[in-house]
Amino acid sequence: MQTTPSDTILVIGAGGQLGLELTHELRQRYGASNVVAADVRPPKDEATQESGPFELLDVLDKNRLEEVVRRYKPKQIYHLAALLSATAEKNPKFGWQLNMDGLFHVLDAAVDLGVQQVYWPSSIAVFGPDTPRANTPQLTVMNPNTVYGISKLAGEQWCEWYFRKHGLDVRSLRYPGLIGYKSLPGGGTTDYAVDIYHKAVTGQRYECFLQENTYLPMMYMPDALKATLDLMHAPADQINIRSSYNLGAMSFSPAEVTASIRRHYPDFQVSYQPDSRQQIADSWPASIDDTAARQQWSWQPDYDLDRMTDDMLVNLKQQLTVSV
Ligand code: AKB
Repeated sequence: MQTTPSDTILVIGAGGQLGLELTHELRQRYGASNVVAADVRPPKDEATQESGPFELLDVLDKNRLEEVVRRYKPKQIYHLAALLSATAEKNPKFGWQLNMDGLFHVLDAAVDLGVQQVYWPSSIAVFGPDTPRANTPQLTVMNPNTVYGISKLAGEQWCEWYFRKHGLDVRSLRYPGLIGYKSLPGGGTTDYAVDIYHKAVTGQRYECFLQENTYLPMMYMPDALKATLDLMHAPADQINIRSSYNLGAMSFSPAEVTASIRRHYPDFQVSYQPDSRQQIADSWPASIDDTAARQQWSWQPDYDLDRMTDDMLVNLKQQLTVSV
C-alpha cells in the first residue's frame, strides 16, 4: 500500500563517513526533525543521535526497513550503507549481499511505498584494469575486478532499470576517494588520504599502504556534499544519466599530499609499505572526466589539493585543542 510522502528525508548508513556529514548538512538545511538518521549501530557521535530522530536499522532486514518507511513516509531516501573496497575483498559474500540486497530492499520499498526520490552512491571502483586510467570517460570499458566494484556496477544498472521500469527517480554519483575531518572512513582503498592528515597534526610519522606515485581521484567532503545535493535538486529533465555520473575534483598521489602537508609541517615523515590495497588502487582510474555532470547540472568543485590541506589541518588542529 502506498503512503503519502511527507517532507521527511531518511538517511540509511547515517553513521558512516559520508552519512554523518550528509545528515548534519540535511538537518541544517531542512530542520533536524525532518531528517531521520538510520544505521545498523548507534552513531559514535551523539550529535547525530540527539539532534534529530534516529532509528536502528539493518538494511538487510526488509521488514524493518518497510516499518521505518511506513512510519516516517519519507519523500527521499539516501541509501549509503555499504561495505567498501578493501573490506569487501576480505568478506566477498557478505560484501555482495549487503551492497546488492540492501539496494534492492531500498528500491523496492521506494516503489511499493511511494518514496519520490532515492540517492545511492556509486564509486570510481566501477572501473577496472582495462579502463583508460587518465581522464576516464563516463562511457568506456569497465570490467571491475573487486567485489565492491562489481556490486557498484551491477547496482548502477539496477538503478537505471528501476528508473525505466518503475519511473523511480533514482540518482547516483561515482564518488572518488572522500576526505573530511569530521569522520573517519572505514575499509576503503583511498582511506590513506584521510589517515595521513590525522598523523600529521598529532606529530606522528605515517606509514602509507600505497606507493608514493599512485594517483587516484579524490574529493574534499564539502564538494561531495555540494555535488550530492545539487544532483538531488536538479530538475529531472537535466538528469540524462540514470546509472551514475562520473564526478571529479582533484587527482593526487601520496607523495603529493605529503608535499602539501609539509607546507605546514616541514618535518612530517612518511614511509611506504604497499599492501593488498595497492592492487585495488592500480585497477582504478587516476583521474576522471566529469563533463556530463558539469554540462547537465553545472557541477563545479571548489577545492584543490592545497586548499583542502589548509582547511583539513586547521580543523583537525582545532578538534585536537577542543578534545584535550
Ligand atoms: C574505497 O576506497 O573503497 C572508497 C571508494 C573510492 O569508493 N573510498
